[in-house]
Amino acid sequence: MARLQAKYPLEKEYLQAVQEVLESIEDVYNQHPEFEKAKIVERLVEPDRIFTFRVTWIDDKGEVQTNTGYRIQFNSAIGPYKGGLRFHKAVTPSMLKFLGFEQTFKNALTTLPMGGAKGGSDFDPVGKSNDEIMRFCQAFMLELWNCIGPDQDIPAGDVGVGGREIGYLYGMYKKLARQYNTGVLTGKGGTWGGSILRPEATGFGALYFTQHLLQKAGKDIKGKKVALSGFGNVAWGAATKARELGAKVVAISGPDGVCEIPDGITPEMIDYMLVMRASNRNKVQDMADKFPGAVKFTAGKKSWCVPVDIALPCAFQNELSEEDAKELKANGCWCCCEVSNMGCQPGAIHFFQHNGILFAPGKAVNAGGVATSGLEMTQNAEHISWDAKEVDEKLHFIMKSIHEQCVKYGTQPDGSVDYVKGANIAGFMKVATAMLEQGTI
Ligand code: 2IT
Repeated sequence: MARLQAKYPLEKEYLQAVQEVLESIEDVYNQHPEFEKAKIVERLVEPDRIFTFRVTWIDDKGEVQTNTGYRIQFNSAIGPYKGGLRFHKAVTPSMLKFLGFEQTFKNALTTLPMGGAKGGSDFDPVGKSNDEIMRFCQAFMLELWNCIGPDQDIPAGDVGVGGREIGYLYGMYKKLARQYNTGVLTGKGGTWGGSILRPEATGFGALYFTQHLLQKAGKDIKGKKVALSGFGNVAWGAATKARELGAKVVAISGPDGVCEIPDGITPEMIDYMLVMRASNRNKVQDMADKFPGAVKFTAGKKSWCVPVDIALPCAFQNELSEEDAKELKANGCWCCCEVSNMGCQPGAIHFFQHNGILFAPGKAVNAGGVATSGLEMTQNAEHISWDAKEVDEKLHFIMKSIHEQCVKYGTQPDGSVDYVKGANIAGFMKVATAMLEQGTI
């Protein structure tokens, strides 16, 4: 850690993600001198390679705009590079390195053969027109297409990249490569190689994981109050499944504030989340304007001030602080399943774990998204498509298996489960063993 801190002193998110994993695996690592001899940790924390490129495009006013694009191919020990693209104004190499590092462990947990990657750009989709989004995606792919392939590196969506963006990216890829390589991107549209349920998969998988965690703790989700953060693709899927399972979603949020929904979110509100996302306004207040009376907006507040049983951060890294964790507990919350990548700050996780609040980390809870991307790759390779029942059953099975791996590696002497340790050790053992078997490369 000291060596990495000296080498990358400004890469805060990356150092935070590495620190958490190294703390978790320390004991196991020391029991395996062969890992130490092969310098597995020193190799695992550095990305295999990073592509950085300029993306120039023309906005609706005819002005030339320039952004920076990245693809970080982090680790390919257990499969081709796999992970999403993030378009957000705050994207930096540190952010994408943390995400690529996390992705490597997450993908290992899915039971599918996928290595870790991440990419994206500091392009800010807020306030952009549909045409501007298209021109940016096309310019981005002009540089990226040579770095990716169905057996090489398979990008997908993340914050700021959904079905629409994947469509524009794929169209340009196909034109440049002159091949109908469906397996080069996941999250595609249903008529051109996309998997049914991929849009819902991250949120659905998170709720399946939460069900297993609650079952293990002797609890049930039915009738429980849930707070979500965000209103994007992940929060949308989570709200849909939480409602289906009989929970009451009483809060969603955005960068502008929180929307409280005392009687619980309705299907109409869940549908409206999609409209809000497509508008690129990035304002959750739109929900309160659309459903006055049923939804109350408070500016500048987060979902974590609303009294609930279960908190599900679904938005961005470090969105839940130690103070938020304390407020949640004071208001009666007893479970937090992190759905966003590294959504909780280290102080929040520490507080949850030392105050009897059930906690599970994003790399286990949200792995249903990339797992269903893996299922999309399988369907593409076979040139077939499965129905919703088949995909949902496979997603269920994968989430159950991820929960079992956490229990296997995370059960403590007192019988409780440390899900952070469990997920990190399970992912690490799989990747480290594969690296060892493939020699020093
Ligand atoms: O963080 C994630 O796992 C994703 N953004 C999904 C990546 C993917 O390849 O489906």
